[in-house]
Amino acid sequence: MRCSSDRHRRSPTPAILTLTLLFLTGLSAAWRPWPNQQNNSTDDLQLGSNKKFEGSSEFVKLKYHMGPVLTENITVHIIWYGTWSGPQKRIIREFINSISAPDHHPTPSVSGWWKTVQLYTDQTGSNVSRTVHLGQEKNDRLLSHGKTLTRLSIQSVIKSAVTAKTKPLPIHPKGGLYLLLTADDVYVQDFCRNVCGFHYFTYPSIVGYALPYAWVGNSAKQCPGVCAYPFAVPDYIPGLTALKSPNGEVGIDGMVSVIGHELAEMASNPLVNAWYAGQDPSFPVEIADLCEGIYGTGGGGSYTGQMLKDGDGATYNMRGIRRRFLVQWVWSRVVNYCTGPNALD
Ligand SMILES: *[C@@H]1O[C@H](CO)[C@@H](O)[C@H](O)[C@H]1NC(C)=O
Ligand SMILES: *[C@@H]1O[C@H](CO)[C@@H](O)[C@H](O)[C@H]1NC(C)=O
Ligand SMILES: *[C@@H]1O[C@H](CO)[C@@H](O)[C@H](O)[C@H]1NC(C)=O
Ligand SMILES: CC(=O)N[C@H]1CO[C@H](CO)[C@@H](O)[C@@H]1O
Repeated sequence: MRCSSDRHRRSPTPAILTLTLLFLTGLSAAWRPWPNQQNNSTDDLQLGSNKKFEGSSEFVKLKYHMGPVLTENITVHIIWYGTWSGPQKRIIREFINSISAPDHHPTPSVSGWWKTVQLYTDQTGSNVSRTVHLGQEKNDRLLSHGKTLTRLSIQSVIKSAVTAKTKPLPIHPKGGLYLLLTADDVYVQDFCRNVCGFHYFTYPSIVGYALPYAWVGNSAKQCPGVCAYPFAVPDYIPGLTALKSPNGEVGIDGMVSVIGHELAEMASNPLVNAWYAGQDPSFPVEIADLCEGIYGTGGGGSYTGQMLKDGDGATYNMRGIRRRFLVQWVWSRVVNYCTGPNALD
């Protein structure tokens, strides 16, 4: 989320910082082909291929900081900002609906992926809810706050959606999450340079409530090689080949993994005071940050790990109600490494 990003800006020598963080938090497992890191990406690439550790348990000190986790039924309200096609919306809706689909769906499943998120508990020992419902949706097709959004104006978009005169999104302080999705021609602060999405909570002074929300952008036109990797590859890393995406929409198939990342983190750290690693609460390293870029057994560094390939050539690692998806793994507090429903053990 926000943190995996900002750190890259703070150091003049990303490779050294990456190595430092490796020893502090085991972060070298988290990987995306960010543009500002690539001149020394060979360090990462070598590290990745030599050490396929799916995250390193030794250095990761994931801690519970006593705040709430989402133990009640979770309801995800979507704001579609800009122009979205019906097929694009259906892919994303099905992913969310698949999280708590009944267990008899074919494995590896999206609901199996969520089981790792359910391992996180609050002070009373209650687990993250297994139930994630798709809530109401709001179209902001005419870009109420313009074509360029900042971190702050994103909160105003949410405010507009929950205070709209017609069909406002419900205020749902217990299990409600607000997911702002921006179309491929909308610019968002730091998008593509060091974030593909992030989550936080709204400020009562702007929105009236502290509501957990996330933003995820469609990178199809702006940086598919970064935010829809591995369904597109950046031209500044020679030798990488794009994989075929499972639902025929590179930008949307890439967004699904980022949406999964943010939902897992919002469930386990909704007010950014529950489950995270790292010393600095303004740069929390959360359960999905630790596993970014890992989709299967052996993953780490620039290696995605073992995924599945269907007869049509598409790569995925889990099944939803009808569609296939590729979603990054998340950190398990029980086994102390990244895991997912397609793990080969
Ligand atoms: C990386 O190297 C290329 C070519 O040498 C250069 O154009 C680019 O600005 C460099 N990027 C960074 C972030 O240093
Ligand atoms: C939570 O969701 C489950 C499954 O959809 C449903 O049976 C239950 O009634 C819901 N509970 C509340 C409090 O809404
Ligand atoms: C709840 O969390 C605990 C601790 O991680 C775990 O042992 C248990 O299996 C979880 N329960 C469910 C239903 O996921
Ligand atoms: C941008 C950057 O950090 N470049 C460094 C990459 O590594 C070479 C050799 O180790 C250095 O000389 C560059 O300064």
